[in-house]
This record gives sequence, C-alpha cells and structure tokens, in this order.
Amino acid sequence: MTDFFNGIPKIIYEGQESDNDFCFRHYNPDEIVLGKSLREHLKFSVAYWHSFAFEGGDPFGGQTFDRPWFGNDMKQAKLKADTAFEMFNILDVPFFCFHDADVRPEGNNFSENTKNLEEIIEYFAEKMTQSKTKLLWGTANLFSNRRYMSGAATNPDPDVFAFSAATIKTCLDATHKLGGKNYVLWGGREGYETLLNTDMGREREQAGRMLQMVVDYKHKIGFNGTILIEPKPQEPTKHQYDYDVATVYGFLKDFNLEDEVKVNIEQGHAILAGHSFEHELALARELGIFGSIDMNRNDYQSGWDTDQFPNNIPEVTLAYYEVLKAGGFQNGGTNFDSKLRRQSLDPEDLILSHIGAMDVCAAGLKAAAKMLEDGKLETLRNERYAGWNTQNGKEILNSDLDAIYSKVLRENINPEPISGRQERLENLVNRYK
Ligand code: XLS
Ligand code: NI
Ligand code: NI
Repeated sequence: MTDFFNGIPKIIYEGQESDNDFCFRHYNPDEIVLGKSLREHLKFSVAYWHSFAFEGGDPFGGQTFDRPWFGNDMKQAKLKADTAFEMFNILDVPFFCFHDADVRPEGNNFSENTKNLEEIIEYFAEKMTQSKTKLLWGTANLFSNRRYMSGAATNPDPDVFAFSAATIKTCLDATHKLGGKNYVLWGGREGYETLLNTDMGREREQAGRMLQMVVDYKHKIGFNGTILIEPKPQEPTKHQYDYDVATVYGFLKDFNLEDEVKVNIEQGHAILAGHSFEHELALARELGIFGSIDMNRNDYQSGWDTDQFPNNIPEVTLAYYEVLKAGGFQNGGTNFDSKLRRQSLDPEDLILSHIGAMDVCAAGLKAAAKMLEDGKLETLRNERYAGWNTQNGKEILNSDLDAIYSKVLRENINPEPISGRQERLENLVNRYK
C-alpha cells in the first residue's frame, strides 16, 4: 500500500440526498437499466496518461503536480502502477487504458524500450490477478518522442515507419497478454504542417499499409479484441489524416478494412472537427464501425483539446442515447480521456474528478434510457419519414429519372413543406432527467 491517497475509502453509491463529497449520487453500479447493470452499460475506464503521467504543464509552463513517481526509472514506474491500481480500487472502475510511454521508463533505443515494457507489463499482469480492473485498451505513443516529429507510419523516413511498426507489435503483444478488449491507434502526428514538404498520396498509402500490418498481426497472435482508430482533425499536426468518422470510413473502405477496424470516438475531437459528439456516434453506428468512446469535454471558448472531465448531463445524455441505439458497447467502453486542471494539485482531486464524471455519465445514461424506453422521440422522428414506408415511397426509390419525371407530371406532384418541429423535440428531450 502506498500512502498517496491518504486513507480515502472505496467510493460507494449514497444517492442524491447525501452530503458526502466522496460518494456517487447517480452511479449505482448494480442498478439495472434496460436489463443491464450500470456497470455493464457504462464500462468506465481510467486513462493512465492523464491521471498518472501528466505533470500539469501547459504551453507556458511546466510541471505543477508533485508526484512521488515522477522520474524515469523502473522503481518509479512500479510505484506509479501501485498508486494507479489503488485508485482503480477506490473508484471501483472496471477498466483502464494506457500507452507504452505512460507505464514504462523511456529507454535509449528500441530494445531498451521493449525490455522496460515487458518488465512493467509483467508487473501489471501480477497486479491484475489481485484486481477487478481490466484493460479496456492499450496503445503505442507514436507522437511524443522527437523521432516521430514528422509522423510515425506517415514519416518520410522508412526507418521511422519500421521503428513504429516494431513498437506497435510490442504494444499489441502487451495488450494481448493483459487481456485487453481493444487496441487503439490515434495518429497524432499522422498528418502534415505544410504541403510544401508533404507527399500526401504517399503518406496515405503508408498509413493504409501500416493498418493492414496491424490487422494481420492481430490475427496472427489470435488477439480477439477490436482494432480502433481514434479520429481527430488537428492538434498536434495542422491537417490530420483521421479527421473524423466519415474520413476514417473512407480510408477503411479504400484499404478494405471496414470489417476489421472500428472507431474510438472522443467528445473533444468531435467538437474540434466542427461536429457534435452525437453526430459522430450516430454516423459510426450507421456505418457499422462504432467501437468505443473517449469521454471528456472541451472548453467551448478556447477551441482547443482541453480534455476536461465531463460535467454536462444534457450533453452526455444525447451521446449515450446514440450509444444505446447502437445496442450499447460490445468491446468498447467509456474511457475518461480527461485530465485535471493544472491548479488541481491534490491527490483527492484525482478521485473527485472521476466521481463527478462517473456520476454525470450515469445520470446521462439513465435519462437516455428513459427517452428510448418511452419512445416519444423515435415515434416523432419516424413519423417524419413515414412516406418512405408507403408503396409510393418505395416505388420512387426504385425508379429512374425518366419514370419519375413522367410520374411527377402525371400525378401533378406538388409537395407542401411540413414542420421539422425542432423546438417541440428540444422541449421533449429536456423532460428526461
Ligand atoms: C489525444 C488523444 C489520445 C488518445 C490515445 O488527443 O485523445 O489521448 O486517446 O493516444
Ligand atoms: Ni484527445
Ligand atoms: Ni483520446
């Protein structure tokens, strides 16, 4: 036991009447909603990087947090893991996620990185036999080290592609060993700053080739998890190739991977792409590539990926509505890709931020379930399209321009616009709490 959390007990559900800061008000993990417990619906996950590796820096200043495990040796990496698993236990979260670089000391070369990763993964494996927390996904950090400054798979230098591919292999092995449910690829540096030095066609081919290799290797080792791409439009590069769900789908189709790879959709990234979170979720569902979510929120004024903990129930309600309509998570879950503000220095801030986020998501999911169960919204939406279910609608869709032309003339078709009833629907949605 470390003394980092200084005796904060396991967080339990006390309900909305409780005055205790260290309890859940909405998240009762055993509560059954639509035939499933909230624990199984929400599948919460802690992001190792934000909670344990982030030092509190911003573009104008460095570390503000003071953690006993900050440093770059194995002893500190193990202390970090001890503390992380203590937090998982306090919050009783079913999952966590990590990048290789969050969990192991940085080596001087590939073989040192691999040796360090294997040692810490061994340590994780041991800890996981004593813990209820499982691995939602693993991933490789192919963006922080300077070797990746011009991309990983999309680098102009084939040796960087090779270094990246070899690193992904080690991270897939690690994820497989720990029983991970998914493996994520977020292409932070897979994009470009200026076309003046960029061969976009070639870079895109390289990214497609890398993804095919990842899928081949997954099958080779018998990894049953899902490979997920996490779309993001920019930051750190100016133009990122995995811009949004629609772009990723086009890319997957092009490389014949649409049945192999799904998406991990992040709230903040959707906003950066000029979409709402629910737009991205609904589109992924319709395209059959919905996988998992990174739950956070962006500051709406600064227009940057600020990775704040979610705190807006009506917003997450609309997101979980789409998740429920997709049939809920299969391998996926709700990963809090969220970090503390740099002034939130205390160990208890780490716990309280997650409590709030879990409660907001639970309240949102319950409201979404009510909305779905009651069916009013779906009924009104379906009414709007009712014409397409008629013989006339079906005939129009199966016809051709000539025949439709004659039909419009013959039947003197002259459509009257019908209200979209947006405000009525907005009022309706606000009824569910
Ligand atoms: C960064 C991404 C990153 C991925 C994992 O914006 O959200 O944290 O989730 O590499
Ligand atoms: Ni992000
Ligand atoms: Ni993310």
